[in-house]
Amino acid sequence: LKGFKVIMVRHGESEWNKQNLFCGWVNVDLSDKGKEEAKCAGEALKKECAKFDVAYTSVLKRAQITCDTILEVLNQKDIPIVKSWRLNERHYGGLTGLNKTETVQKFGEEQVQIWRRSFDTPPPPMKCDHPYFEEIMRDEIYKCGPPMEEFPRFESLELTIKRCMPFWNDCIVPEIKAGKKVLIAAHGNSLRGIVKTLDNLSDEEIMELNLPTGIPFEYTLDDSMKPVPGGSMRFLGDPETVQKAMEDVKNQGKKTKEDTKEEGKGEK
Ligand code: DG2
Repeated sequence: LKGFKVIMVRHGESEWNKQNLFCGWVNVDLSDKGKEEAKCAGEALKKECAKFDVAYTSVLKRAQITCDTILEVLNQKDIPIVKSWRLNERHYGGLTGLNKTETVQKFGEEQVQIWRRSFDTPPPPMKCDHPYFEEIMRDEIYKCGPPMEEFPRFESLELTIKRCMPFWNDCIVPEIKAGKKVLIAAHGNSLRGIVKTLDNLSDEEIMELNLPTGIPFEYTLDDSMKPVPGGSMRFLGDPETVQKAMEDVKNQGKKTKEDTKEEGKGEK
């Protein structure tokens, strides 16, 4: 396919993905499985002979480590890596730190689905006495933004798109148009925001999209930064694995403590 190529990837499984907790702006590490997923993402890109000129990631380490790992596998660690809070995960507000299954048990499946996937209904705000409020607000990683008066206490997908797309339009697009090969390592919902815009998905259609961890996907774009025919989301993974990984993300509200332990088995 002819056009501008962009590769995006959601970070590998994080410690909190593994424990099934709403994470948002909490700066957690990758799990051992997540580190492995990041390496596999690098290997998949190596098979495609991917060569990048610049990489973009969030200020959160789960995305940065994924980005670094991929570039290490590709032996391309010397390219510039631009980090921005605008690529962060959406801020999960008062849900931050809660277990997804317990939240379903408490508020019902429908409400949690609305909080996780609706376009414009935000989660409840993070109050000042929330256990992660201070840690997030005072974190050094936010010294370059957002400005204190605009610092979010919660974000819907709509609000995430509003702060993410200026970065896409002003920083990433010019590089793509200059012919640079771009890698974006970010998060489930910041990437859903970019994908919604690129593919012109309706507010309903985007509800159905669950991005798997650590599986890169490619877009081939025309001059107006829209996918060329057949140039929409192409995963670099076998379709069955991708489908299963997407279903798993969708069903996180049904995961039991035993499931979480099962997945942890075999890890250190
Ligand atoms: C997840 C997304 O973000 O959760 O904040 O818990 O991509 O950083 O792991 P990520 C979180 P869901 O919206 O899929 O519940």
